[in-house]
Parts: sequence; structure tokens; C-alpha cells
Amino acid sequence: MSFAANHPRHRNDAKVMSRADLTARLVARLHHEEAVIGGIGYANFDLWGAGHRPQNFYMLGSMGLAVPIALGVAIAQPARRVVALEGDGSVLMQLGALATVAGLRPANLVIVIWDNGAYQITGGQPTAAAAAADLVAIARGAGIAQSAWAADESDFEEMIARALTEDGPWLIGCRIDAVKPVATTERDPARIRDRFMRGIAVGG
Ligand SMILES: Cc1ncc(C[n+]2csc(CCOP(=O)(O)OP(=O)(O)O)c2C)c(N)n1
Repeated sequence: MSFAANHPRHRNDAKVMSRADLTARLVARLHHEEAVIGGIGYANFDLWGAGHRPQNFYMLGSMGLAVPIALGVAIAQPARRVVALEGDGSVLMQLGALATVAGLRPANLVIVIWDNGAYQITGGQPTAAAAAADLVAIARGAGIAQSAWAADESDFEEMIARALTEDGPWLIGCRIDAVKPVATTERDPARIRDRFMRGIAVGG
């Protein structure tokens, strides 16, 4: 049975959930120093809000880099699970990364897309996901076979549990509401980089 079989067939059939809540549920399941890359936009705010971990990296400046950065870490450290958290606007800006992931097939990579149909942090302008694009279908078409929408919170937790233990790459699409994060990521890129490198035991 394929990964997608028990999950919503289309974006609009998935429950609209809270990014902060799902991020907290994800972080609560991390017990093996998994690396987590929070993309630009509100993905990294809610990652910060879930409690800083030494293995967290917060992408502050450029859209679409959570997946490429996570892919690099996953290739460099195959024994570590690596999770990319990215908004739909950012994924749309860097769609080619999905095809690269599919081609390289890192077994330890998990991609979570927070799809609120908007560039929320810059004012809520609608993305192509709000119009018609189904990012999970795009990911599957790119070749990431284990791509699916989370039906609801418990489905998300089951998918994460599986993605953290079984061979990937995995891509989990989540429909997200327009609630703003309560936390603001500490904006010090050099510290973010240095702490992350120490957190994943790279460099001094
Ligand atoms: C290449 C580039 N274009 C535009 C911006 C400005 N910008 C920063 S975040 C953002 C929206 C991000 O949207 P999304 O990834 O969906 O995350 P959300 O804000 O919804 O959490 C935009 C347009 C940027 N930082 N980089």
C-alpha cells in the first residue's frame, strides 16, 4: 500500500490546522538529536516558539532554502534524521529542490510543508497553492513517492512517527490557518549558524 493511500487525495480535503500546535507536536517527538531546518516566513518563528534546540537552524533571509539546506545536512550526516519545515510560498519558489531530493533519495530526510495558501509574513498575499497548485501532488510528480497530506493532527503525528523511523525521503503536507506566531526568532545569523554547527557536531 502506498504512503498516500490513507490520506486526503487533495489539499482541499485536508483539515486546516495550527502551525504552532503541529510544530510543538513534532518537536515533542524528537529524541535523537534530529536536525530541524525552519524556513523563512513563520516556519522558523514557530520552531523557535516550540523551544530552542541545539540542532535547530533558522533560515532568516531567503525563500526556498529549508529543503536544500536540509538535503545537504541529510547527505553529510546519513545517521541523523533531518526535518525541513517550509511554507508553501517558499516551496513554490524552489520547486526544483523536490526533484533533486527525489533523485538523490536521502532515506533520512523529512519535508513538512506548512500550506496556508499565503505569503503570510509579508502581508498574506495569496500563493499559487491558494489558487490551484497541490504541492503534495507536485512532490509526488517530482518523484518523492512517500508524499501525502495530513488529514488531521493525529494523522500528522502518525506520519511523523513513521517518517522519523522508516526510510524516506518523506514529504508531509499540512494545511495551516492564518494565525500569527507568538514568538519571534532571535535574529542573529552568525549565532544561529555557530550553534547549529556545534549542535550537529561540525567544527569546533
Ligand atoms: C527571494 C525572496 N523573495 C521575496 C522575499 C520576501 N519574503 C520573505 S518571507 C516571504 C513569504 C514567505 O511565504 P511562505 O514561505 O509561504 O511562509 P509564510 O510567510 O506563509 O509563513 C516573502 C515574500 C525573500 N525574502 N526572498
